[in-house]
Amino acid sequence: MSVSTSVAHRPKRVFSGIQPSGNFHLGNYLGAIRNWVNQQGQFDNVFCIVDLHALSLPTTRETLRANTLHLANVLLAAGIDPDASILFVQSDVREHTELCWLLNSVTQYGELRRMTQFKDKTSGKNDEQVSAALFDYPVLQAADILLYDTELVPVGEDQKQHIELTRDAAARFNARYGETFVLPEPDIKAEGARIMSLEDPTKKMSKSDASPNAAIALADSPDVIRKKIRRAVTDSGSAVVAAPDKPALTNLLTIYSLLSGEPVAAIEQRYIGKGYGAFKSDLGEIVVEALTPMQERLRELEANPELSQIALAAGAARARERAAAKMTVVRDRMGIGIGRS
Ligand code: ATP
Ligand code: LTN
Repeated sequence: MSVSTSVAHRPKRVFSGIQPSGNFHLGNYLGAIRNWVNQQGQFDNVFCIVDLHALSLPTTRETLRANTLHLANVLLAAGIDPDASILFVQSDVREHTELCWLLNSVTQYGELRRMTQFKDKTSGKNDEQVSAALFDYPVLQAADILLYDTELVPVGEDQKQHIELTRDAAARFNARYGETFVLPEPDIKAEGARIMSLEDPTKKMSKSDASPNAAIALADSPDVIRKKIRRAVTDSGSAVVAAPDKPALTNLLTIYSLLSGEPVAAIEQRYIGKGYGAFKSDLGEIVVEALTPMQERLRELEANPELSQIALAAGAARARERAAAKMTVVRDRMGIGIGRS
């Protein structure tokens, strides 16, 4: 059987994952979730809440459970339709951990050590504080992607290196055991791929930022949103323009443009001679307006937790079917699972 046979008329297979690791922010929305929602009618989508990845940093049972359910509600509130897309929790499909171990055998220690996300997350820590799971994180990610014969992986810019590692591991596996895995492509949108911190435009907006003012959480109240934008750092000068030497304004203009649908140049035109104050105050309203409907749906979902649980159970059943079929092929190729009927 060849997995590379192309079928022109079928929608491309898409897989993406997001960690249930805290407060989802505007960067997650603009860089990832919004694109998943927009592409829903176009592709065969599998979206995964990667709770096993979240175990790579210290957490507790209560936190992980709460974050997992919160993320499910956020995704549904943002517009993921569980009938149109498969939405499930990673640990509900055991094949992910099994394939992770098998792919470890075609992944090199050296390539994992070079991963920038690993370097970022371990910087300033000594080896004793770093879990082996954090090191192996990209291999579990490769398993997620390869289990579903994924062709496209919509992610933010920061994940490009992990998709490359996935392709390398898949190619090595295919060379050793015969054509088994599809080599996935990253799908990174030029706009919104990297929303920066409101306090330091050289750093990406991140859930793990120690400062609460660096990111706008999707659940922030209107007043908090307005305040964070008012306080956001700006560049020297007073013109509202995007330019390489104006990273803070470029970031704010990108957010404005993505949420309003207006090109950056048109926004720059409108603020000629108006200064940062007027621009920031309008941007605050645009963010509030964009997030309010989602927040209302989120409150409804939170009041009815069974809705997301039903969606996740159905999603896991559908995902399990695909993953089980793939693993039957993988075990056979590798010469394992001999005693299984
Ligand atoms: P952390 O920074 O704490 O590791 P995170 O905010 O990067 O977490 P993830 O769960 O790792 O969140 O990422 C979820 C998705 O959001 C990924 O596709 C990632 O590329 C995207 N993403 C994360 N931060 C940004 C950002 N600042 N701009 C655009 N996309 C982002
Ligand atoms: N590593 C990703 C989350 C992630 C993922 C995936 C993304 C886990 N598995 C599979 C795309 C495909 C992150 O940190 N954002």
